[in-house]
Amino acid sequence: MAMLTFERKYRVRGGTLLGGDLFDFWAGPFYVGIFGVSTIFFAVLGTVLIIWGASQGPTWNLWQINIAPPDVSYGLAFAPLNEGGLWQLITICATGAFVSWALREVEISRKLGIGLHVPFAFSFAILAYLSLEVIRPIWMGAWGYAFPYGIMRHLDWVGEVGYAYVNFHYNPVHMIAASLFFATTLALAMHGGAILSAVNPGKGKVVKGAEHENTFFRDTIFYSIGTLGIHRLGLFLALSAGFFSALCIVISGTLWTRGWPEWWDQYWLNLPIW
Ligand code: UQ1
Repeated sequence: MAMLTFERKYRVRGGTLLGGDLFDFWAGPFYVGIFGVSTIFFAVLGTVLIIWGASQGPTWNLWQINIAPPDVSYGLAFAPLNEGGLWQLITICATGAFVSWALREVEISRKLGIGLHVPFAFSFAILAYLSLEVIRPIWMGAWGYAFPYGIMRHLDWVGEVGYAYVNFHYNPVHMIAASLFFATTLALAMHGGAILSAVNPGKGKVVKGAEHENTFFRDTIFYSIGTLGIHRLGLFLALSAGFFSALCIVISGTLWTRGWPEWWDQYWLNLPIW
């Protein structure tokens, strides 16, 4: 079915979460919706604030521009604009844009009559951002613990936080998250390889399908998870990677305040199971 013919079937009114028919229309190929409007509002305002923040700083070098959160001494209070207040407003705009985008995905899914898997998945990415910029800073008592908005500066921040806990690779939840990222890439590589090999058998040969894919995995690794199962596994692995990443940083400086190598001596080896 041509895309435009199909689009006529789902370009229906309704399914909105807020505002009824207000903004319930398309602009060219894009659904607008009240959350499309709020996404644009927050994204444009946040971007303007970043540009204004850059104008207050020492450089226009894209790599070096940095908008830092307030000093830790401000705690969880509002700070003057040029002392972290801009970072606070930009963080509100970012959160507003991300949540608006997720809700726009919910509205489009409802119009299409499909599940909410896509907005559910995106909400894990939002959770990862919020755990760094909102949840952990609040738990630790100061916005100053959040990461700064600068291309190079935020990389330095990641390095500094890693060293603050001596060697972050000893964080057991970081180990779980990293393993899940590797497992995700393995699963996607296997799946991409399986599908492309089945549909590209070589010139003049018949395209293959699910039976061949199942048989390949039964013959090589004695087990096939199935054509639906591999997509469930992929979603599960990817969301778990995001979830454990958020968890591994949220527990650092809150539940565990010392170096991560020490955790194995002071906590792990003291578990009663040994
Ligand atoms: C698999 O079993 C399967 O079902 C036929 C696929 O669908 C085409 C796949 O892409 C992959 C990768 C597998 C194998 C995966 C596991 C976890 C056994």
